[in-house]
Amino acid sequence: MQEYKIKISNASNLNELESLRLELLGKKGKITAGFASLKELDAEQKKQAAAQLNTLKDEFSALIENKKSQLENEHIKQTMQADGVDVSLFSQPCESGALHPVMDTMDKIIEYFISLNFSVENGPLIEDDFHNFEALNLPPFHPARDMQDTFYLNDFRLLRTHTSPVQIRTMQAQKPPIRMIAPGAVFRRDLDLTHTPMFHQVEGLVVEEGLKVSFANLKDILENFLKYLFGDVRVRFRPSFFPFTEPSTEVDISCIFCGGSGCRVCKQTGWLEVLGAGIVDENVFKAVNYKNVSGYAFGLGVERLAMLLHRIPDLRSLFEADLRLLEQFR
Ligand code: FA5
Repeated sequence: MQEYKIKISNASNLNELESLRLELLGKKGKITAGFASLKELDAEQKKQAAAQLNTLKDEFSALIENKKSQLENEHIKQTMQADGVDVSLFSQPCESGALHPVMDTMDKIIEYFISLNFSVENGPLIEDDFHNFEALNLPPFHPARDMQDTFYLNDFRLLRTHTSPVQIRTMQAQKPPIRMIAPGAVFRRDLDLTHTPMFHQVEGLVVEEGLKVSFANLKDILENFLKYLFGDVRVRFRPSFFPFTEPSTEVDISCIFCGGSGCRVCKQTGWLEVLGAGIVDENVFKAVNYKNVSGYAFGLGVERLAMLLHRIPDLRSLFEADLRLLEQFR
């Protein structure tokens, strides 16, 4: 049995140790066989031999258990050394993502209006003629439909050309007062330096009962919004035309590139157009069965604002997924 003590102590891995355990204590092991042969002895010899066998069994069981935990500890140590983290190594810089400048600008706009208690409403990208045009005071064959080149689908539906249909859907679903914005994608057959076929708008609509809402309220909110976004700029309201507002206005800010003295970007005018707005036309309220109310609405192009905020000269580059451009906004 002495040789087994040496073998156990020299065992170099758990498999080897398990074979030795089976040789001694397994079903056909030497010690187990010793117990089986006890029946051939008389009572006194049996007692003595059984006691010796039990001592041997305990001794070898303890030896094997000790060796087993020693081998297991060594195994853990080796694995930890192989897989371990060397905290003294130089770190690999981790590439972090960033919001796309359009989404970043969109978030800034939404945050501002939420802080003024506006709700955020949504509508479908595929619209019907009623919501995109007719209810907005653009009856069939109205010449102003040409202002927005439309993508039509085969079933007379269309890709919404602006976020204004969300005004209609919200008024159909809710009673006044209304204080909402509607951010989202819109589509037009347009492509050049300052136009892309898909772009984003944020619509705004405020409706109150009676004659509470005035053009002065509209001027105030838009002026403050543009100063929040661009800092200390001058804001100009120019008379304009939208079928769904009367009076209508287009809003300019003093050119942020030249400060108003005139440059290529502002086409030497010193001003940049940033949004359209106006007092909601009576015919729009008629289309949604609203009576004795007043309201204002505005619609801004998010890409246009992102271009100005980040001084990006070509609007199309925002959609080319060029990492060299996008990485600058991290
Ligand atoms: C409208 O779409 C009106 N619905 C806005 C409005 C809402 C007026 C409520 C009054 C009341 P307009 O077509 O001007 O208006 O578009 C609004 C803004 O979208 C423009 O100032 C411009 O910044 C942006 N825009 C228009 N076409 C494109 C285009 N193809 N690509 C990128 N931005 C565009």
